[in-house]
Amino acid sequence: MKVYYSDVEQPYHPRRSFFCGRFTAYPDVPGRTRSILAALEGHPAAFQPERPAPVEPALLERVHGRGYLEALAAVCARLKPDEEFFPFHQQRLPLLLESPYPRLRAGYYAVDGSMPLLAQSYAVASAVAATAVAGAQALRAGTGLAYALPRPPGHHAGRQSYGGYCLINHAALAAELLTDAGKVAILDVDYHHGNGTQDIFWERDDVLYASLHCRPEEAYPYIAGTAEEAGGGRGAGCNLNVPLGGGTDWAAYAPALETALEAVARFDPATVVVSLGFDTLATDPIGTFALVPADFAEMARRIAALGKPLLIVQEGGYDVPALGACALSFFGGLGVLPPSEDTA
Ligand code: SP5
Ligand code: ZN
Repeated sequence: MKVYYSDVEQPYHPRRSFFCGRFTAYPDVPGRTRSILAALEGHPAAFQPERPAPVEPALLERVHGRGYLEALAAVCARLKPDEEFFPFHQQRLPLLLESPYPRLRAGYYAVDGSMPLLAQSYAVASAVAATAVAGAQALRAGTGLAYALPRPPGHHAGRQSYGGYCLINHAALAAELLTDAGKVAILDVDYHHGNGTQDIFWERDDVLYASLHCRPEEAYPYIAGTAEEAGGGRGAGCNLNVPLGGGTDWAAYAPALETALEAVARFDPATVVVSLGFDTLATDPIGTFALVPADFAEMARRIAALGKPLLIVQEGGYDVPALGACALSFFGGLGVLPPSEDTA
């Protein structure tokens, strides 16, 4: 299996997050991708890491507004090397867009104030989108399975909004490119609801978004993810949210996964994009679910049973030392590891 990654992201390390009135250490650290890649490198016959070439910046406009991309690029270009800019003043006031100050324009697009922008934020987030583009191209070329490992992650980034450590929605970009060859289902198993992905495809009937996540009453992004949100316009019925409560273990997770997988099977897509988060792990410092690494193997076996070409796109997961084992478990469940090396 091809593993698309980018070392452009390794030096990218915001120090602080701001949440509920206090600063905390930023959870999306460079060690996340290193933990996963190191585990996969132990199985060179199964995983072939590859650094894809950069993509045309205009490609990002298939999932994000040009004004949004330009505003982010402009504010990042003006930040000092070690500056972390928090859009504290963020409010969706159209007047902000008239401002000559790039910080105010960028603040308009923020959906939470917990994530800082750094001078490199836009360049890194857009560069690592190449991993998802390469994955989509591999599926278009007939590959049945590929893995994109972007950092920062993407599923909280909407067409014109950023937050939750996400600026560019990599899974959405891959799904959008794959719609050129038929319907696409996005199965989002990150602990958090992918409000950005839901936003991007809300009115689309050629993309199903199905998400299992902690319910918005108790978890980020708080503003989306209820079961009532089913899509709008032509897309009505093409959005499925399965909110779960804190403490969810595999016994409670498995039937919810079946519900989502049945919806995907009924939709009968040409390809499936999986937004994969390991923040459902019991030991995750942010999540409140109770999955164990072996559960990711069973999750993967059930996803594989769809019998569809799969592009796996990494989202969250913050128990850094555990991420490698989670990835080996998941890909073992997909049948990537020979039985003798199967860790699950
Ligand atoms: C991609 C992704 O997983 N983004 C997650 C964004 C979550 N941001 C809010 C974090 C709230 C932290 N709450 C700390 C609770 C500690 N038990
Ligand atoms: Zn998450």
